[in-house]
Amino acid sequence: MNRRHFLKMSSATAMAVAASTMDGLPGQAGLFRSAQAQEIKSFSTGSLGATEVTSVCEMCFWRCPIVVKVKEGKIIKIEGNPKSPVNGTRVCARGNSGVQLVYDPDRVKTPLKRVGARGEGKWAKISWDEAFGEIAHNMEKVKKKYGPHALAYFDHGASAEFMRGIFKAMGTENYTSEPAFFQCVGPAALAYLQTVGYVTTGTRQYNDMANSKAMLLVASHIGENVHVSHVREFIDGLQNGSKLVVVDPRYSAAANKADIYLPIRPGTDTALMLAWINYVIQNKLYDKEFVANKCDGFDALKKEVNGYSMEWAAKICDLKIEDMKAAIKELAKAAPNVNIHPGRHATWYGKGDTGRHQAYAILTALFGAVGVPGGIYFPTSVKTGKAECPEPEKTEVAETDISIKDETEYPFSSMFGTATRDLFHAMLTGKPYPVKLLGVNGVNIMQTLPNPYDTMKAINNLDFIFCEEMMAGETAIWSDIVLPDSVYLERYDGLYAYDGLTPYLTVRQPAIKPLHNVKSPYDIAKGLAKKLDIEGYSCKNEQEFLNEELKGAGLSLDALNKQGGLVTYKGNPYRDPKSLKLGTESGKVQLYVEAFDDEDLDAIPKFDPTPAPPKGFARLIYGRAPMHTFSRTMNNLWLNNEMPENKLWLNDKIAARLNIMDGEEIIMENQDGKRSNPIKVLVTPGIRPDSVFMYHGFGSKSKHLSRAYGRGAADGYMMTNVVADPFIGADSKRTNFVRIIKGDKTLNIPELAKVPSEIPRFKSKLA
Ligand SMILES: Nc1nc2c(c(=O)[nH]1)N[C@H]1C(S)=C(S)[C@@H](COP(=O)(O)OP(=O)(O)OC[C@H]3O[C@@H](n4cnc5c(=O)[nH]c(N)nc54)[C@H](O)[C@@H]3O)O[C@H]1N2
Ligand SMILES: Nc1nc2c(c(=O)[nH]1)N[C@H]1C(S)=C(S)[C@@H](COP(=O)(O)OP(=O)(O)OC[C@H]3O[C@@H](n4cnc5c(=O)[nH]c(N)nc54)[C@H](O)[C@@H]3O)O[C@H]1N2
Ligand code: SF4
Ligand SMILES: [Mo]
Repeated sequence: MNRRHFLKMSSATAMAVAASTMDGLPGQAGLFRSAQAQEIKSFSTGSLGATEVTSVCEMCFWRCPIVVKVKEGKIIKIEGNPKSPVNGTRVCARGNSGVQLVYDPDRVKTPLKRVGARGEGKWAKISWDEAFGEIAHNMEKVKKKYGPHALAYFDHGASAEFMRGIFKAMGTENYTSEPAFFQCVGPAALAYLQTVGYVTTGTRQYNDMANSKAMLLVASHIGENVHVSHVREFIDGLQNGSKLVVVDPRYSAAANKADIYLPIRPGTDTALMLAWINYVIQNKLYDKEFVANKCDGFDALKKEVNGYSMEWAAKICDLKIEDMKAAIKELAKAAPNVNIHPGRHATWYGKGDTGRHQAYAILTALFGAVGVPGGIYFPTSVKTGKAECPEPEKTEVAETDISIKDETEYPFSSMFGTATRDLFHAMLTGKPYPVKLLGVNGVNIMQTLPNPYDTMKAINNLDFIFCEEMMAGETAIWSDIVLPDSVYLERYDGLYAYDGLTPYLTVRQPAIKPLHNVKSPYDIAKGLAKKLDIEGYSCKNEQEFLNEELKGAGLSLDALNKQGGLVTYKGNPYRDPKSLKLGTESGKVQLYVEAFDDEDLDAIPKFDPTPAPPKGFARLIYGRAPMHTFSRTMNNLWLNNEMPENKLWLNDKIAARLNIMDGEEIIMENQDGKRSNPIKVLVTPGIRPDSVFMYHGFGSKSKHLSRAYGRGAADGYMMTNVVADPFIGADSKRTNFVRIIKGDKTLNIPELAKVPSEIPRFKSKLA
């Protein structure tokens, strides 16, 4: 299918992209195989004789506005809220499958108490009163014995906010080491904050692909990475004729749409960026006016990057010079309406992750693509009120009670909370002091952090661990008490104010009464607070606090519902470059970040290569399956049917050398001898010979997830070499290497692409 044809087709049905099956075809033929999709059209099924409730999706954190159709007390269909300026009537495959989350037989249906060993998954059913009693008793006991900071809370997502209030009231500051930050966007957030004065990747992303004339995606596998409006904007951009450059060692869904595709050696992107920045400066392709008036540090940047030639980068990155040159010229031609995508998942190699994203921000600024159509834009905040009733007061702690984030060796982590690695280090080693109780909410504790073997040890050092969960998955089997949360379709949460191109305000509200013996996050926090004699959560119910918050926007729940559950506002995304004032100290772009220099870190990124695979191994890389969210959807009836297991992408030439056939089942062995679940191989030319790739989230170790248990393999179990980002302590995940076990044979991966001497080699005991 040619590109034009694809674009024409996809216009009506961008989202069918996500819903279509990726049936293991190499490259993206499967993913974008949307012949049927053409027929689906952007649809609304009408009321189907059902009651309609407007709400907000939580199958992923993008939180698209939805309409839930309920007939005879049962949810029968979910569609996008037609009033939504971002998704309209569209939802993705996952949003659609929320129906099956509610009715999943493997939900946690009642409070549970562990009776076997941690991780074994043996429970007794208990009452809510007993569950609250156990947790309160253990919280008080641990606090008395070790002090308030021995209590910690590790959370992610909408349901986690209320419980955080309990931890604050207990006097600990060891909470919110959100995986969405320290395992994800952290390095990118810091880089943009310091360079352009704001974070361009919040819950949503402030990069205007739809109005761009050219786009650069470094990794960012949009189309597999699916958020409805983000994919929509990407496709709108392509349809409007935007040129696309994709840099990825794997032929991703996005690469399939590229005008120029650069199959880079993994871990060398900063070399490419620095050579491009140098090329732009040397060839005067930058926006002279913007740089002169709105950027600090240009001379230092020019001097620093001077040595990075295209020839040098071509060798390091294993790319062709003419392709690299063609790509940067294409991007420069489009300036200032050029979209250097800021990325989202940034915790790749530890060392160098912040600098790589800093380089994206620098290139953006050189092109003057700040606050203009097609570039990065500014969020517009929506005014709401603050309800006083949901949160208890924070208890002030004694000066001697130091929080973990204040003891960190990572100079920029405490701006964003507690680095996960600092928290787990304290659990593992008792340093700087013991952490003995952990609350987990909305996190898969085994799949989300690299090195689950250390996580298991850390958990086994705890006196007590409890979780709030919907599914009987890995977090549940490692917890002493499991509190069953309601599904998002059964509950209220906070307000959702979206600050993008067209801002809006909406609210999550229940479509049905909660099934089973579960409670809403608000009622769970309220119940536990009562047991602990903590004051707060004084609202009668969620409606009361939502009404209080809506008052600030001149609304009420009733008034909002009368307007289709969503109101929009006028955005202010673009700025006149002349009057532009940024959130940095000087109000200008920082091409040289002095704050980094003050901490003896590179003020301008340098290329400091991550080690290459040891002989006999390939680098393990990973990404998103379009029809799954992390590890949380693998048990969903419909989504499991779409993709029940992941496969290991293996280069076809390597497969031929090793005599491995497509679909054959193998086991991976990493550089430290850790072995994976069995996984089938996908033989494809769409991956470099020095790398193997898999989708994240499969291979659950909980037997209680009847559909997901043991299906496919988990990337995290192959991650025993973890490198910290020196700026914030974020954990690397692409610093591990695997070879293949087939039957009783160990197969070393032959080396087809020569590694230049500038790149050191990882030393493995097994190599
Ligand atoms: N369907 C779905 N969509 C999602 C999610 C989900 O769970 N499901 N999760 C969302 C979240 S939280 C995030 S953070 C994003 C993550 O999605 P992205 O932010 O797009 O993640 P990346 O790691 O940038 O992109 C993954 C790609 O990186 C490539 N890659 C690996 N190593 C390298 C390298 O060294 N250099 C280069 N240039 N490329 C490399 C891989 O081949 C893969 O194609 O997805 C979001 N979207
Ligand atoms: N190895 C590896 N590690 C990774 C990544 C990777 O690609 N590979 N990606 C990283 C990235 S980018 C991110 S953002 C993080 C994501 O990290 P997580 O958010 O931990 O990802 P999930 O695997 O979806 O785990 C979420 C858990 O919360 C539960 N849950 C979902 N909704 C609710 C709810 O409403 N209430 C409650 N109480 N629980 C709920 C789910 O059942 C599931 O057990 O992972 C990071 N870690
Ligand atoms: S992108 Fe899909 S899963 Fe995520 S919120 Fe939107 S509809 Fe739901
Ligand atoms: Mo993420």
